[in-house]
Amino acid sequence: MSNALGRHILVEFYGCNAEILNDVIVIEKSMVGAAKEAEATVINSTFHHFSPYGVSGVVVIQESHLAIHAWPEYQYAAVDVFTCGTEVNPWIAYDYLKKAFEASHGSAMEINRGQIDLLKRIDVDYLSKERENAEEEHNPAYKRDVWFTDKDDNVALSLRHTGELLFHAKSDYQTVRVLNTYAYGKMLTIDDMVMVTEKDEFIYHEMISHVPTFIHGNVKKALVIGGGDGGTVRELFRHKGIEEVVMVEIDENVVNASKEHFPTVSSAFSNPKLDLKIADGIDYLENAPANSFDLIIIDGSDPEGPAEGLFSDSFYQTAYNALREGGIICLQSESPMFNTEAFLELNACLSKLFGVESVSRYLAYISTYPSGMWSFTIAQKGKAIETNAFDMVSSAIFSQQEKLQYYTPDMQLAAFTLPPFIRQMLADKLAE
Ligand code: SPD
Repeated sequence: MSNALGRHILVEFYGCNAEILNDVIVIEKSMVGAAKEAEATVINSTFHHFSPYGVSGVVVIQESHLAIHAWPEYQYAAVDVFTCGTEVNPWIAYDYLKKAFEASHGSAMEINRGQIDLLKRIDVDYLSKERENAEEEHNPAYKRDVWFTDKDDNVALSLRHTGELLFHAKSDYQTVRVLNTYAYGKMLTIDDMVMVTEKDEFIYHEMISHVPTFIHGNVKKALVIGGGDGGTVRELFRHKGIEEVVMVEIDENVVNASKEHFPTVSSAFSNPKLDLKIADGIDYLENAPANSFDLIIIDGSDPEGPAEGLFSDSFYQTAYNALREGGIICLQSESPMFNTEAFLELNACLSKLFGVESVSRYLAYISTYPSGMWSFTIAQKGKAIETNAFDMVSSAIFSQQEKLQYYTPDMQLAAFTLPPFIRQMLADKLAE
């Protein structure tokens, strides 16, 4: 660069490793690494991941910036490297990134920015003074801004995290990760969807466990399908009358991630009343003896990947068979606002199987799940469900003694009060 203020290279990387291009942490580290390799001074980085795939980000350097948008599904990344001054060579960043993304080939064109011949420099005092001060005082602390996004086509929830991957395991079923977020503490994700955060997991786990247990009134034997983080069984074991819990989790990685990073969530794994099976919950229920459980909790992921079968009619028929008379099934039934179809289908399916009078649903506010408004659907075998006929005195004492943070009898009663728009959509669906 002889007669320009900056050098800008526009880069195309083809045939990249798709997994790398979908990994916000690796991309952020590679972009920052490229900047440093080129001897740029890194000021700040901002990167976002979009589920199911795609990463965008920028590294601000004292000498300008590096930016990327990656399309893992095309194994392609578009990168800009813009450097000012003579110190930083953008082609060093190019070589570094080509290797980091495992690109089979790359192409780039260089544009000179700010043709000196076309510019006129003016003499302004503050420019030189500021520069002097900046050189003396400026010790740029590199600030990372790395974002996880749980997103569908139209809605997204983003959480800023440290950019470090605390746990990463890929099985035949799914990818499990643990990240450290600034607002919610550690977070466990499955296929880039939020499952558990340290800060708000208690809401989901208290509500999926205590509401059905108190409505039943005498749970002795329970089954949890999914729930590999252990939060649901932790809550169930607060009930002294529960003699046995069978938990069937398809992916051992979830259990391991939780044991390693969420000790307060996974605290019940050592309980001798727990029979933990690493197996497919769908197969388990197909072969489970009839009339064997007082309570079945379906604590699955969203209806994608291995959890998809947990949203099917045939699965609920097997669960129905495995319930004792008067037994209760309770499932996480997605967001009526965000995932309306799954919510309605589950309600229609259970109403057909158990009878409309035997099914009800309630809400809890879970701020890290899409839309925040989350639903649970509950059904009782062989009788009309009475959601407000539970022992409120015992449940109030229980809530206090166990120092629960969300569940109280009042919260339980209130949770079944649905806004008109949900009542209407249910009425329409059940009338079909
Ligand atoms: N969109 C999130 C749905 C998650 C349901 N399961 C969470 C597992 C917590 N034990």
